[in-house]
Amino acid sequence: MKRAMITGITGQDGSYLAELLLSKKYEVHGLIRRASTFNTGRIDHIYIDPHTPNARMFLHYGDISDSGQLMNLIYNIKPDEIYHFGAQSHVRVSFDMPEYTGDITGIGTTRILEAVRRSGIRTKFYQASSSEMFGASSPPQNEKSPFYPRSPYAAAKVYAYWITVNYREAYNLFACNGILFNHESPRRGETFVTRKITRALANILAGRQKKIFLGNLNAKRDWGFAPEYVETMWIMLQQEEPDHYVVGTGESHTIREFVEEAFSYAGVEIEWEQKGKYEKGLVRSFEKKWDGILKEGQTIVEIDPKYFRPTEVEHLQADITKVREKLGWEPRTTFDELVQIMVDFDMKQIGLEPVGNGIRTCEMKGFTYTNHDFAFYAKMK
Ligand code: NDP
Ligand code: GDR
Repeated sequence: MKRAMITGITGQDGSYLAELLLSKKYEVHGLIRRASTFNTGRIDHIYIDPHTPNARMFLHYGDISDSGQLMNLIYNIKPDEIYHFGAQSHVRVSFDMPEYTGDITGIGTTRILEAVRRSGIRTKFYQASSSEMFGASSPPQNEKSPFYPRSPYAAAKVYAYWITVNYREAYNLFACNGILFNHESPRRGETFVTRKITRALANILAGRQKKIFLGNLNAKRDWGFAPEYVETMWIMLQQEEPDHYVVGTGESHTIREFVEEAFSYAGVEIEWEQKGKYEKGLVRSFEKKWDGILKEGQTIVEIDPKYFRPTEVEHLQADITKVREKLGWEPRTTFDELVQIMVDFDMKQIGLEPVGNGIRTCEMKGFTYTNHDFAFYAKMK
């Protein structure tokens, strides 16, 4: 039985990867932070009491800032593979907490690599690198594009990228950088823009919220579906040689397009007025079922400049030639399908009848190891 360790197992990617590895019969060890409230909502449905004879998932308290515990866990668990996701992962927040972000998102990687080196174990290592590292580099971005970080988060990730390369070269460690473009899902954190939009949409249609406040609507992102991105991470660690790969869809869309697509799928057409911080999204028309909830001409999107970033990344779009040719990986979920999956989930979660295409897409495309559509909802009920 292979043994994997995941830092950041309570996050979006950690939870999907844990499910994937369990489905591949791995023993999975996750690092979790002690908190005064439960932070295991994304993995509760796969957790079973470790005293149960066939339990294969184990959680350990620790923190990326605590080298002693990282060393202790890595030495004692002796994982065959380490997936390092733990990070302060919010770009906007990194401007408010640049030093902390540098410590956790940047130096954190060194702490893990050093724990591997000092404990003397042989393990494969995956570093969660980010398309944010490309920043102002022109699209499409691939493995050869220069890094031009535009936030403390991105600068920390560039450091973590290079320290991973350095440990590979200096100590012959099997260490890979996956340079992943934005990937989303119903488990996406609520303050990232896609999930913020799909949750607000559900709230508005349930009559619980009037409008949504957003920042820059013009930025373009290459958005993919998270469950299939964790598959590539695993594939990277199964290769003969460690390498780095760009992973994305090759397509990019503005935030405005995401808003339009999400509302339109739920039966609401939006029109835009004015520009910049005065821009507004108004309801142009809607399906009959929203009578009594919406009004034509009602403002549904407004700009709040507090969401603008001091330096923005305007356009990310992946060139995925290498991952396609060398690993045979290809995204299976389109932009429209991703939006539909997320909208269906949030509508369902709030008690509205989901449109249904997103749920069907998940079933048809065979994301069989994941319960993401149902886990939260079943729990809530
Ligand atoms: P999330 O923000 O959903 O999850 C981050 C995880 O890191 C959580 O489990 C969090 O724990 C944990 N964490 C944060 N700080 C610490 C700490 N000090 N000690 C221990 N654990 C900590 O991120 P994603 O799942 O979306 O992303 C996973 C990784 O991939 C991150 O490193 C991110 O930067 C990177 N990435 C993500 C992309 C994306 O589009 N999602 C794209 C490219 C890279 P808790 O639950 O307690 O907060
Ligand atoms: P990003 O994701 O910064 O790309 O980082 P996010 O969803 O936060 O922002 C994407 C774009 O949307 C614009 N935007 C807003 N963003 C947020 N969060 N809230 C808003 O109200 C809003 N309005 C507009 C932003 O300005 C930006 O241009 C994510 C994280 O998962 C990182 O950890 C990861 O490395 C990168 O993706 C790839």
